[in-house]
Amino acid sequence: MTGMTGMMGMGAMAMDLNDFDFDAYLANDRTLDDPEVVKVERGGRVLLRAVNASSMTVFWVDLGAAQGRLVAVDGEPCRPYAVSRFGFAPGQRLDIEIDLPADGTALPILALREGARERTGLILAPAGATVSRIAGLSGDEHPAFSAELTQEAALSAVTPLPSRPADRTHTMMLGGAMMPYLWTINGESWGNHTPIPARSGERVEVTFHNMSMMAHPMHLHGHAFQVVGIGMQRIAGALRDTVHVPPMNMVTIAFDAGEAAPWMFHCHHMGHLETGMMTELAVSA
Ligand SMILES: [Cu+2]
Repeated sequence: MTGMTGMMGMGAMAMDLNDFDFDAYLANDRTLDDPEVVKVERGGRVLLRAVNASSMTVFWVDLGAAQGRLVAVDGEPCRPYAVSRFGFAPGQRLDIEIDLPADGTALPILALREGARERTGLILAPAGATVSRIAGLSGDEHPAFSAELTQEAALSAVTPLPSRPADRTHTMMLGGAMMPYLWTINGESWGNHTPIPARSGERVEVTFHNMSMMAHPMHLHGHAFQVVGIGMQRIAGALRDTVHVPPMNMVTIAFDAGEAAPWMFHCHHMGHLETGMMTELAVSA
């Protein structure tokens, strides 16, 4: 850890972004000094699967002047959501359909580190296109994705969960701070955690209350869940396996408990998981 950076004003509150800094930000193992150049057909359509495989960094996938259609999140189809910039947190995946420029110019696909100037990416280039050098730092800091839920609220699953009342509801209080650097679920850390019970086949709803000043990408193993609440608002949201919960906000998910087993349930920021922000969903037969 090389220090706290990226404090930004969020009304009266100060939200923390980027609690770790890294020497390099990579797309397919490369920086923008020597990016991957992917050969594409002039004017064709590309399905881009972006995987946020970073340990602690939230990115925007930025298509510049082009628009893309988000068609799946975490591998689960969603109704198309068309913009030019999509946010994602560690553990999350985005499938984006992109129509390439008809004029045959190259299209950089950039990943912008939120609340900072660093960026990485790759270039989609038809034969004969000029590939220009792109600096690894933007002129200005990129905005925060972690502050709010606009994108999540706009998404909906192609095949939502069948409507059904919850057999069981749980609340997960997400806590922790920079000093000391310690992150908790319901005030407990991994090792002295209380497993979250469910019976196989039950409809379970979990509400995350984020009481800390960082956002947490909460990931459940072995299940796809549907986002069914944002703040106090019920929605019929996306199916996914990792949902990013902003500071001082609430997200509710629903799923049908799967195979009888202990399933890891944790924040996907490695520094948070490592210092305690992990529990288990204990599914019994
Ligand atoms: Cu976290």
